[in-house]
Amino acid sequence: MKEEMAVSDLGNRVQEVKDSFERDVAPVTTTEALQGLKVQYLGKKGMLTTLLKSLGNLSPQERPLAGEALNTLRSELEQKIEEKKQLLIQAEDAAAEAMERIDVTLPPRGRPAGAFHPVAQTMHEIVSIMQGLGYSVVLGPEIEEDHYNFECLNMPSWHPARDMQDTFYFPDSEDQETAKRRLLRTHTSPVEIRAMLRYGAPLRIICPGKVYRRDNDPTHSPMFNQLEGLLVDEGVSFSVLKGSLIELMNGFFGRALKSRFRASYFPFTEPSMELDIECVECGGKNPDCRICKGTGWLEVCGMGMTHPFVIRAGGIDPEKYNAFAFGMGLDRMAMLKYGISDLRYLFNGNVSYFLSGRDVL
Ligand code: 2NM
Repeated sequence: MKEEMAVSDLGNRVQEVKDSFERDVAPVTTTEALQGLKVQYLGKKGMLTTLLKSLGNLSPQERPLAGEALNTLRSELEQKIEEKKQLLIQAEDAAAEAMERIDVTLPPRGRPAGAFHPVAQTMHEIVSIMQGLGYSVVLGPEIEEDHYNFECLNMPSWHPARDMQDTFYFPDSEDQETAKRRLLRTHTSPVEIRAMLRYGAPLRIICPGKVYRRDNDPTHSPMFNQLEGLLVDEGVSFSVLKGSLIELMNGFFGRALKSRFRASYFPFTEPSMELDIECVECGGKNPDCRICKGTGWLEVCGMGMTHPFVIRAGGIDPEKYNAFAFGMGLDRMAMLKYGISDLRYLFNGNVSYFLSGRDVL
């Protein structure tokens, strides 16, 4: 017969397990460690199970009492574990909450500083260079009359050049006589007419601003930005115009660029020219350049000697004064200078492209 285990021995063992548990549970600080302890005491191979198995060593009379004692021990341990668990959960929640809690007394974390829109920046840079050449900024309305937008600029209603600027007219003004019809200006030239009428000659102005045309494709937006300039004086020469624009381009791009002037046509200037600068992307070295299309040249500016008709429309005597004028697209200038690959980045309100420098359309 195996050695018989007395009930009193079991009682001692129960007390030992209780004491051992109290010692082990006290330093536990995480629910994870507590779970480990639970397995150690109540699990399949745990201390209590070992004790339960030893019940078989007791006499049948002793077993019920001993069994009851072990069951009580199990409940006690379970209860203690549960109590400890609740305490730990509370402590862990409190710790997590403390990490998250907003301390309103801390100084603010701050925001990214922000920046001018690339087109606004371009506008300010060009304005600043032109102010250095003695030009003043003049602004005008974006809702214009046909008279200022077209008629004064030598573009009567039948003029074919109007087709190139298919226009946003205001329907509620369509019953008016042609000259009074209202539209979204298609260029900033009407501002120059208004300035001539208000200030007279001599005059040296630039007119930046939004203009609108019925155009919407990957390289044309129905709203875009222009900057035009006008100089009225006695004996104005084309060479001064050429020198001023070369100065502007070199100043804007920050280095001496190759340039060339090509003959062109505008209804409001005669003669008319266009200015090409060397490709700022490839310098004319890449036959596959997607900026200059392999030509090595970029069209950046239209210009000409202001037509006497336009000078007279501005209330100035074209027999006494003459003038030159020029115009450029600010959006295109911004794209060339800052290497912006798609016109839509400028207008879709998504700054991620500018923050990451990656294509995110
Ligand atoms: C251009 C090209 C050539 C221009 C003409 C005038 C005005 F009002 F004085 F007649 N302003 N701007 C002009 C001339 C604009 O843009 C491509």
